[in-house]
Amino acid sequence: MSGKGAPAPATEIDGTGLRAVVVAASWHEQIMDGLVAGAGRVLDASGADWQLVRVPGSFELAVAAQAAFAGGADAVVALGVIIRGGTPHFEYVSAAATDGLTRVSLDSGRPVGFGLLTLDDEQQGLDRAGLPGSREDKGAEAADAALRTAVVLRRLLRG
Ligand code: DLZ
Repeated sequence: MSGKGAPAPATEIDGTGLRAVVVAASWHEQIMDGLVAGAGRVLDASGADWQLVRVPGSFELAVAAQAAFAGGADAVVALGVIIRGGTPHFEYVSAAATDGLTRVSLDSGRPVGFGLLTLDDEQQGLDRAGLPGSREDKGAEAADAALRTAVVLRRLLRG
């Protein structure tokens, strides 16, 4: 998948009155720090009320997202970094995290911003982490998507 076709840099989003939770895995610290900072920048700018929770690995993101929604969150931003190794473990953890987050979002009817990077190597993550020198800022993109979708859902459900 390439970053081509992404929406043009969006106008600022008004997250006032929304409660968001960033659930962040802990593997691959430098890339994760960039993703968390990027999500935080967008959430702060939006005026949303938000908190950060850390889980050990990407496999645990879905259950933390589920708990965030059970606790009343309007949106979750899920951040993780999985780097391919020499075993099939990469495929299992990537699929479990992706499927789990999809299920939690649909079961709850609330948005999960998908900031899970599945990578061949560390450099691909550094390029996407919103750090100085990065080409992309996937944490910010995931936060923006979660907030915008929460606003759309709020409008739709109001009827
Ligand atoms: C076990 C594991 C491995 C090998 N690689 C990663 C990774 O690249 N990124 C990540 O977020 N988590 C990894 N994990 C940990 C699993 O997600 C999970 O935390 C453990 O299997 C414990 O349930």
